[in-house]
Amino acid sequence: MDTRLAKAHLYGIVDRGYVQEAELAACTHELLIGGVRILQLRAKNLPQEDVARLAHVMQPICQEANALFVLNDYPELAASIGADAVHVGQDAPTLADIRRIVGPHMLIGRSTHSLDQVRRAREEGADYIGFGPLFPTATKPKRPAIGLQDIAQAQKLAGDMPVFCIGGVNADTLPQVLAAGAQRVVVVSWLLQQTDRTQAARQLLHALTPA
Ligand code: TZP
Repeated sequence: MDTRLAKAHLYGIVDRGYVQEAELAACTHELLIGGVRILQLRAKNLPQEDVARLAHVMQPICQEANALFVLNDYPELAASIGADAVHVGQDAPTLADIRRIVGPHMLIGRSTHSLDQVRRAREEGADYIGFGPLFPTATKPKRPAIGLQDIAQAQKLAGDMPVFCIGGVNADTLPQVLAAGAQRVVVVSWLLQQTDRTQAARQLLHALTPA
């Protein structure tokens, strides 16, 4: 497994729904300084050329910090800019099709919302999965929360494929999420909405890192 992926326990997402373009570089720096080592650009419903412009801001900053840069959707763009990873949802083509687009080396992440989807993601060779939303979240309002009860089983089914639990994770909910068996989390809105994102990331990482 990619060693940077293996070591990553806090996955950040710079979501254009929360972060203005003018703030993109600063936000990226703040999260990386806080210790985030896998960072996704999520810019839903934008023309590809706009996403490319944002990616060209974030990618070199991630590279310089030796953090994985992940593009949400747009596998062709991910391939053309040489992103470290592409993340796709359940509505995207098969991983074999995505793999044909991005080539043999790029990491591919898949969103999963049930144990069945975890099983399938493993079978199709996902490098990692998102698992959630655990709690209702304004970042993905149409997707019902799945709760915490399946986390431990999802970890078991995933084997050595990293599982990043997502959806409503913040400093208050993290202890319950960890107690339910999670080892890695994605945090979007809570981190992005903090006045001191660096400190907030450090706080989460502290809770995520076993003593
Ligand atoms: N997929 C499942 S939940 C979610 C995504 C992209 C959004 C999680 O965002 P937040 O703001 O951390 O709840």
